[in-house]
Amino acid sequence: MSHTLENTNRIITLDEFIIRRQNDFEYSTGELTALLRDIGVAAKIINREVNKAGLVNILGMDGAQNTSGDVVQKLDIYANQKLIECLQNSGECAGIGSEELDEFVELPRLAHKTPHYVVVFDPLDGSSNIDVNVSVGTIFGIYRRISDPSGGITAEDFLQKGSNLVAAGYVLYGTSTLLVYTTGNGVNGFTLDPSIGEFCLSHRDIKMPKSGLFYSVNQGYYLKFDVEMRRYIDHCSDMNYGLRYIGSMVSDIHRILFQGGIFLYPNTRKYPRGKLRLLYECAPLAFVVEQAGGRAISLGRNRIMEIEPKSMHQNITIAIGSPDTVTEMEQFLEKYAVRPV
Ligand code: AFP
Repeated sequence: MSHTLENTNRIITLDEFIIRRQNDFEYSTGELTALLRDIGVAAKIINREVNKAGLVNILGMDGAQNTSGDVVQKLDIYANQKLIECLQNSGECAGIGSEELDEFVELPRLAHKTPHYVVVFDPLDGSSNIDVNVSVGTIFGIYRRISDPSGGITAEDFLQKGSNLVAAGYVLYGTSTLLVYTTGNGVNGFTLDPSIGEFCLSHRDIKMPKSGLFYSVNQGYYLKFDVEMRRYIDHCSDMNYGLRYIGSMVSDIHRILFQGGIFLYPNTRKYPRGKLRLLYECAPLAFVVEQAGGRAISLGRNRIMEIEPKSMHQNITIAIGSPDTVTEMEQFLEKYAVRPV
């Protein structure tokens, strides 16, 4: 009698997984597959540099400010460059929009290629934490372009609602390096095995808890929040919910994804429209969280995925996390009835 040996524990690399899932895409020509692989390569290079940040003279402020008024650090610029370079590898990316750049950038065309996609990213979110060895992340989103692929890209290719995203994800450079992404068919996570230099499938079909006992908000701004938000935060405290705030959105959302709860960045007096960017941070992470069973809304109570960006660097308020916990927060806002943007 013959036996077929099946190794259920065998390693599945990110590349293999992406190729296997290629047929899930609406336009399955291999273009999106190639783009995801380009992002995976960039993530490995950025990871290498983040890991040796304390050793080389790449750490520290560059002194410049980005369009959102944040201080830009050298590693942000490095990560930005590497993503742009890697996204040119396959020739499938028509252009990019980056949190670090004022305007979108058209990428040079490779011969015989007609790129159908644009990529938006925050190359190194939470970078003010690098000096103190705290986890940072890369956030990305991929849109199918609206403009005629035979011509140049336009702002409309980028100013699309999150519900048009064809893929999105993040890379967390933490105690281990993890790449989490979705193409609209669930969420999967891959841990970088440094010994073989590959992202390996480690978290299959991630589903977040329906509710959670953690809330994540910069409570230092408590007095700058609207009264409804203060009431909700008082409620979290009354209920003995645990406060966890790293100040690095990818890390904070990653915790919520696995342990449940809510992440909030409300409007403050300093940021009346919220601080976080719709295009580079909120929409891609909303796609991931919704695919894992969660919810993501603005504090104007609109689904983040349905908000059409008016500009590349638009800021937005956000409440994102476990569905029941976000709904509970929403009920507080409704009860005390204020509608910020
Ligand atoms: P940096 O990239 O400047 O560190 O900003 C990080 C961030 O965009 C996001 O990752 C955090 O959740 C948020 O800002 C922290 O903002 P506060 O310092 O105002 O709480």
